[in-house]
Amino acid sequence: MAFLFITPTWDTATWVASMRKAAPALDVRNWPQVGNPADVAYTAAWLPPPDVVKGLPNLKVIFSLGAGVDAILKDPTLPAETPIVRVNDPDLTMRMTEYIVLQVLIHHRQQRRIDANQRKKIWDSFPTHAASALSVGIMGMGVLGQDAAEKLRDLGFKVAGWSRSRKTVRGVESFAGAAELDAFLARTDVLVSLLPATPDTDGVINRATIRKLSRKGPFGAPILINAGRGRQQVGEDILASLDAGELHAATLDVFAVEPLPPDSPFWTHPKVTVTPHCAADSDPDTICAYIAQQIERYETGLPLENLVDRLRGY
Ligand code: NDP
Ligand code: OXD
Repeated sequence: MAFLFITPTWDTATWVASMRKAAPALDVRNWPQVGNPADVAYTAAWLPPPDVVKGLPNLKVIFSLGAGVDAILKDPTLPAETPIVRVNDPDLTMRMTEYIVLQVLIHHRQQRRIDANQRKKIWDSFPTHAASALSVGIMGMGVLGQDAAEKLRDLGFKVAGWSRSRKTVRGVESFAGAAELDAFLARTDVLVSLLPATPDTDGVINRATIRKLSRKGPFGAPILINAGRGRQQVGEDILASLDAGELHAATLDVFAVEPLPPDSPFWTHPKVTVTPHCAADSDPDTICAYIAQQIERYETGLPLENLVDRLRGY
């Protein structure tokens, strides 16, 4: 039984080695060295080129190599009935939570100001505030959003989440659906996006959204942290909001075009922190062990976990 990696933009040698270790009985192959396509029962992909997955007649399951599945669903030739499983793994979740907590704390503790002062040898002791003075609002209260919300709550921030369906997370206020978006924004000083890329979330972070955010926080203007997907943000609107003082600062891990082109104004904007889609990297050993476990479940007749709902798009 063969397993095929389809990751045209990745250097997959490590992934192949990890998968061989996790599932020694599998014949692990790496696209474009497919061999006989009829041998392939399982594939793990990221941005598969059109027709490649479709060309595997005995495929049982498609694994997304990320938590986000937009890179898979982009393939218009994807076979309609084959189940898609996405990554939901404590290692990846913890990495994302570390990133969100780190970025919230950098803004909260004004670390950028301290860094700039050190370079100029300035001993500047400025007023600080308690975590409870900042209201953090997380768009996307799935696996990643909920974990980040709990850790931020434990640090003392006032935390709320916005999702399609209502959530019950201790000490975290829940807003649900389009009808409650404005109320969620109005109480939010730090807006965090951990939304998936779907037609409904495209462009959700725009000038109108930013203008609805709270201005009552300690910085007088809100802060944006986007680690969801770049398609969710309207780049020009973020830059215009920063320049107009409607946004205090932005930390962006994801962009409409990645890698971020060298001429993007985000690179040099003084109020922007750019990180290279590294908020939560997938660790090959951990993710391959997870995939091997799902294959074992499937082969023994147990249901697959973390199935993607193609209609919802996540
Ligand atoms: P989940 O599927 O577990 O959660 C998605 C959340 O978004 C759910 O709470 C869902 O609501 C909510 N949501 C979806 N559509 C809407 C909408 N139209 N309006 C309001 N809420 C909506 O995903 P994960 O938490 O595992 O991952 C989230 C995203 O994080 C990924 O899709 C990916 O884009 C991004 N990501 C980024 C990484 C990085 O390194 N930058 C790494 C990993 C992931 P409901 O619960 O009601 O369904
Ligand atoms: C992603 C991931 O979806 O790296 O971005 O998991």
